[in-house]
Amino acid sequence: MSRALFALTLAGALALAPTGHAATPEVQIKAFHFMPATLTVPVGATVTWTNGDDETHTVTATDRAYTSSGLEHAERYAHRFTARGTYTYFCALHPHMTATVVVR
Ligand SMILES: [Cu+2]
Repeated sequence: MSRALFALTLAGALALAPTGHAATPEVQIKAFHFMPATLTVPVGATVTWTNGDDETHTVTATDRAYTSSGLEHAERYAHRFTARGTYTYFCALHPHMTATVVVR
């Protein structure tokens, strides 16, 4: 994809993004990154992760409060956040993959 087209696509995605909290917040796992790296959700939100890589990944809380199993390509995992806080997580198979969910 050309740089200009990417910029247009990104602008379109931002224009479509809700100004408040997403109803069904999602994290995509792609190219060994969680995207977005920081996701902000309201208390009680269920966050869904989808593995877009061919490599297996997990979604594992830094404090091990929750963890997915190994997610294969296109597999999903969901976790509900019931209290305010800043929650970091990582991939247990690739610990350099880290990201954060902020619950407000
Ligand atoms: Cu991984």
